Amino acid sequence: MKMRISPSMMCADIGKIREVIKALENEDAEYLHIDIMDGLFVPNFTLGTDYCRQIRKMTDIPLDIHLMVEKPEDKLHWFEFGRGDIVSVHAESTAHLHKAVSYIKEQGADAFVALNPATRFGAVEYVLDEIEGVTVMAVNPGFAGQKMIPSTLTKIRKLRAYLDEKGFENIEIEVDGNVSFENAAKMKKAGASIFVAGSSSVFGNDISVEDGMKKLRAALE
Ligand code: S6P
Ligand code: MG
Repeated sequence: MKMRISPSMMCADIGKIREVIKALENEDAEYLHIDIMDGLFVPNFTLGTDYCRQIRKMTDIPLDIHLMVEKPEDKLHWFEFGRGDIVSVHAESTAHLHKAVSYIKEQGADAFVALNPATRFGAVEYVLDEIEGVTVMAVNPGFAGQKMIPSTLTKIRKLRAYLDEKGFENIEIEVDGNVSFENAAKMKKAGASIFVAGSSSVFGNDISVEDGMKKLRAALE
């Protein structure tokens, strides 16, 4: 599987958003990760529908929309997404996971199920036929700048083995949270192939977006 990078736009300097997107285009970022929070499923608010619309006008980079909202099945139609985009919904956020992933697929996008750190990966068992990926949260969702929960690596490893054993080698594992240059290599070794890059790498304080992307690519080689 190709290693792909999905920079987390909540960590980008909003005052320099056009320059940031240009830099990400120059560095061939595969996705733009957009965190949507509702203040209920997670204790924070971040980006929303208009932000997605504005970003879409600025670039052709596909969106990776991470919904951290209660009852996503009622809110998915507020967003515009389609072929090439990823949309992830949390298994813990809905009693209607199948309905939510089916809607995402009907729009032509790739459906991912996100799992909080304490959630068993078996939660995806009965939607395996419907999904393109699983997003493993390496931190409790809600905030950037947290430390990876160590059991994340075991979870990625076991999930990769479980998917392969069930004949779903094509289902990808995305990892979100504290994807530092150091952690990225371990996450890749464990079986992840899509990496959400935030304040631990591409949007770090002491590095330019370009250099952060280059350094993360090198870590993932
Ligand atoms: C967290 C959110 C993430 C963060 C990302 C930030 O709730 O879903 O996508 O934006 O984790 O990266 P970092 O490197 O600061 O953890
Ligand atoms: Mg996220």
